[in-house]
Parts: sequence; C-alpha cells; structure tokens
Amino acid sequence: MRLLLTLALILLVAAAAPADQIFVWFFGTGYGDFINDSPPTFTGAMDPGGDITEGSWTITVPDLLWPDTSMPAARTQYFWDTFFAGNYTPGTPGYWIGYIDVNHGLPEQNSLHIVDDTFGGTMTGVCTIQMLVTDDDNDGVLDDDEFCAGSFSGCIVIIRQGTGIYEGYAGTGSYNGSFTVNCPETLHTWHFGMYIWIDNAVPVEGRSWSAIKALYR
Ligand SMILES: [Ca+2]
Repeated sequence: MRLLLTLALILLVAAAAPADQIFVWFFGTGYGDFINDSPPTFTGAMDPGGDITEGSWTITVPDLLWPDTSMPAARTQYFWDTFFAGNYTPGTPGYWIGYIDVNHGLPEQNSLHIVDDTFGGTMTGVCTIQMLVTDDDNDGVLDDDEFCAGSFSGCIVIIRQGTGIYEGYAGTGSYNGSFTVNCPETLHTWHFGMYIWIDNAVPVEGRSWSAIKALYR
C-alpha cells in the first residue's frame, strides 16, 4: 500500500511538472516543382540567421488526384483550377490565393520533415501551403508572367515523432516567405522563415491529433 501511494505521488508530481517548451526557427531556402515532379517535393537547406543553421527541410505534396506529370498542360490546368482559380479578390491589383491543403482538394495534408544538424534532431509533421499570386494587369485572368513570383505561408503541426533533442515533443508553427519560378519553366525557388513552438507536456493523442484536425477544418 505504501508502495502504491508512493507510486501515485510520483505520478502526480510527474503530471504537475512544468512542461519543457522549445521555440526554434530557421530561414529555409530550396526548390520544388508542382508540375514536373510526382509527388512535388520542396526541399533545401537552412540559411544563416535563425536558430537552426545546418540541416534540411522537406515538404511533400500528395498529388494522387492530379493528372500525371506526362501531361504537364493538364496538370498545370488542374493545379490552377483546383487550388487558385476560385479564390480571386478584386483590387489594385487583384490577387488569387491558392490553398493547397486537404480543405481544397488534397487527399491528405502535406508532409513536413526537418533535419536539424545544429542542435541534433529531427521533426516530423504536416503543413498547409497558401500561395498568393497577384493579377498585375488587373484583368481577372492569369497571364503567363503572373505566376512567376509571389508569396506564400502556411500552418504547421509537429507530431510527437521527433528524434534527438526533439524526442517527445509536439506542437505547432507557421512559415512564410516568397517564391520565384523560372518561367516559362515550372521550377520554384523558395525562401521563407519557419517558426515552431513545441513542448513535451501532453499526450500524443490529446495534442497532436486535435491540432491536426484543427488544420483540416
Ligand atoms: Ca492578369
């Protein structure tokens, strides 16, 4: 009985212990291609300036429903029609926002993987991609040169599958930056800042999956 009470006390203390929280961020730079790569995989390294300066990041877009890469024109049309065309806001200039996520036609959320060689560890999760393209001549029609540059952002959920210093941690984050495309080719160059808040406080199911569901809404 005394042992059980002691164990219960230890569990209570453990439950009440303050969570360790980590905030970490980095500048990311890299490449990817929505049209010619299947699945589209955006990947690259860290730039100096953030907490993590050595390592890599990868965002993979599930494209199971898209036309095959052997049909680039159809794939380009599907990409634009599915994620961008219906989201036009008139203005000076007007703009489209492409929502590349499960709420707008992806079968599952984009996956995110981060390798941190500065502090030693990896993080795994999912993310949304939201891209802004301006209608430079304000005619409500996407012209050839208008998708050659823009900005993007997204929400992040880090699930509790981290390794190294991130083992046992989960949380949320965001990222935003700018892209350029080598028009008329389709290779994107991305530059962004990614900001991540994680902790080891609550069970996997409670935190990670409710956060993922929140991203899906
Ligand atoms: Ca236009």
